[in-house]
Amino acid sequence: MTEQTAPKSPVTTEQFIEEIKEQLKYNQGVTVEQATDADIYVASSLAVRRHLMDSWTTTQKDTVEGNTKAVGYLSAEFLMGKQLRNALLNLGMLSEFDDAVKALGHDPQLVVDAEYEPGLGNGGLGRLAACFIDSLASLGVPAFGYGIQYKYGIFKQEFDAEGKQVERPDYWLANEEPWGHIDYNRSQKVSFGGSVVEEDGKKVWKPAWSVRAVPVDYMVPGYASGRVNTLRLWSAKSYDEFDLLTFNKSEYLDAVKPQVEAENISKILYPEDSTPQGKRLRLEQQYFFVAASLHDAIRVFYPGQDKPDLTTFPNKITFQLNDTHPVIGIPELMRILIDEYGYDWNTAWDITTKTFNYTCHTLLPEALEVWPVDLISELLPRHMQIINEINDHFLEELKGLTRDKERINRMRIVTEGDYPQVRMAYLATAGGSHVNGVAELHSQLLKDVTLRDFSDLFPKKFTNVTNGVTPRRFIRLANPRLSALITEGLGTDKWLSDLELLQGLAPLANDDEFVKKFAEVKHANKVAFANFAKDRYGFDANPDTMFNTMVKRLHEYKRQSLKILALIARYAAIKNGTINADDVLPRTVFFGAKAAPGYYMAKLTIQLINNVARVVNNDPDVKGKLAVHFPANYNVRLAQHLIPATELDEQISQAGKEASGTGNMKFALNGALTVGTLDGANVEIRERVGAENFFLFGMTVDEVDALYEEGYNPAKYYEADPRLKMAIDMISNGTFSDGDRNTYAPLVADWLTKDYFMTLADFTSYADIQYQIEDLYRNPMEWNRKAILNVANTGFFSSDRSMEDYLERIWHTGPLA
Ligand code: Z15
Repeated sequence: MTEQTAPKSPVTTEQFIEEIKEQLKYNQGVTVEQATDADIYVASSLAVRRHLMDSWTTTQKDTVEGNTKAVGYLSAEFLMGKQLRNALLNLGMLSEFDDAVKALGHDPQLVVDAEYEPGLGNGGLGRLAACFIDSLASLGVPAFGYGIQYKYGIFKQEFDAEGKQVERPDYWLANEEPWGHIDYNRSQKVSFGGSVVEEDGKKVWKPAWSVRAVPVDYMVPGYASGRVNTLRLWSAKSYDEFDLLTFNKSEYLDAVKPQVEAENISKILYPEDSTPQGKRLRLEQQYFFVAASLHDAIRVFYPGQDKPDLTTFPNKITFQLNDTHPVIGIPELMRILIDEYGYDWNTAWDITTKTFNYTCHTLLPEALEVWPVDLISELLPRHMQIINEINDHFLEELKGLTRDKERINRMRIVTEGDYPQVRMAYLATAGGSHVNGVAELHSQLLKDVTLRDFSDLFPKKFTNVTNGVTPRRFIRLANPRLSALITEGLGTDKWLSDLELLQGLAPLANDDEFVKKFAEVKHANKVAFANFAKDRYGFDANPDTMFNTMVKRLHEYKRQSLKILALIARYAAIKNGTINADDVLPRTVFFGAKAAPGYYMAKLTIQLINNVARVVNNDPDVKGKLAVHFPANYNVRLAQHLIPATELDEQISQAGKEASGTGNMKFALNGALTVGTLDGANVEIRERVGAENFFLFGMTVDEVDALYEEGYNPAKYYEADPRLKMAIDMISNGTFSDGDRNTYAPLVADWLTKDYFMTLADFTSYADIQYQIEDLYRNPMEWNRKAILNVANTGFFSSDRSMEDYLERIWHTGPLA
């Protein structure tokens, strides 16, 4: 990317004040005196949107009329986070906004807080999609994000009196939402069910019901690129014509029922993260947004054409399938080409395979979606025929490539037997040009294990693109103090569009003055977070202790349990004097995690963490030495506050289970050191920052495999390390459940008898490395030198670089001229 300096504001503060006033008057209908923070938020957002409008229109026009192939990023999730400050940054208006809002008598922070965060994603996968579209716009690449405008986003998490997770609906659209532009005139019809009949030797789908997919458009402003792309999120509306036959015969309410049900399609985001549920409504959602998006792309790129030449479609747009969720797009494009436009099979297949590429985001085989043939046949009968035909053609093709019948059988897209299923990852691999994993290790394991047969026969399809994060949101907006120091250190702010420039900070790790300034920035961030936490959650965090954070979805493979066991062991050691009180390095541990509502073990782990926090924080014996906080409802906003204040980050998944991780990148870029396993992108982070600047522990992928192989017995580890035994015993004897020995029995039983993710086997090395961590922390200059080297050496993990890799290796396109 060609680096840019910060854009210059299109308005003066005085002009912006007038623009806000105008919106208050003509949109909000309130006087300046009456205006609440929320009014100011809406008015300034609308004013900001107007400044993006010209670039948005020209970008759309250039996208359609230019000769640059566009990118369509198909994703069931876009976890955008708040919009206002991001738009201001990209327009160069941050300080004009602050000054204007103050002049109007409001606190800028309260005004941006009035924005309700759109939680249209679960975790890493959805946030990655948001970072990617930010980077595409910043690179000036024509691109569309395509997804669903869920009426209810990821649930709001609360904790009850017992520390259990309670899920509350996230009805974000109940608030005024100035960013989404609903465009009724560009809706698409999406149909379901019914049957397929033969007419004139052609297969004709006679669907039973349809919904109207209405686009809601969000601007995606690039940083200093002058480009504004589009995120098009589909919302399901019913058609107003309803079944008059039913109406005449029976009841009005019966007649409107299908209409009401149609709107359910985009009502709620599924709260499972990397554990598919296989529910019918979910498949309806997937088909709904993918079908609407493909038709939309044809409308956009062949305006007004009845008989477009769709053999040029792959030159107009390339579609990236974000995980298996949008893979039904492959048979849908085949259906559009054959049934709607009359192409023959081979031409349609050629267009389709050139159009799609697939990104896999997991290593857990059980996390790859499979849909029962029965369900697809019922919901999308024509698609099931096409999938069967794809399967037949594919098996034929395989016969030409290998004589290994077993291998061919293993590669079936549609399985055999009484309950045949469609393996969506296989369909995606067969039906697209490229397959990529999201970190080096993950891509390697994909080739060697998960999609082994495919990579053996189609080695050229497979590639890696290591994930990245946007430095605009996660450094500049989240950490203004560090941003200013980086700019000071480098003598330029161009790093925001060319993050490898951070390398220029490496020599400053030896400059004591700079190291002190860096330490001051971190301390100021800790103080700011402590104030935020007090204000927002009501707890006191002492900024003069080490801030140690583990934030991510709650999942057994991520091993929050390892962290909590080590923490309990530490608590016990301080309490019973195993460690001399003066030798204890004061630590404050922060957790943030949502569990899927139906994931029992994950929810029990949340309850345990909350109760450990309660006991530890109320125990005078460890006061000032150890504190644990678990702010509820971890989301993008909390990430933006907590990451800059963190000194030690936890990335402790079992090796070979976390595909990449992206939190790891955000923390390193904000000057935290990582304690982590050789998993996902940790491997690449450690390579770049240097082994001496990363706290590595635990088994490798090979060691994990060998241990599974020889037969894993967790109880052995419980017996072998007294610290571990003590921790587990305290949980079983009711220390964290008011004496009740049953509360956590399922967790304890699992650890001692199964422990699939080998938490116990990694405990000792994890507990041991804490001494190294604490020794280093006692030497602030050395700790901060290493932290600076983490910042300096992780510029690679910008999502701008990820996008450049996709452009070069997969999409073969680039910026608009
Ligand atoms: C999800 O958030 C991820 C993978 C999935 O298969 C699903 Cl369904 C959701 C995550 C990975 O767990 C994480 O390692 C990765 O960094 C992220 O996707 C983005 O690639």
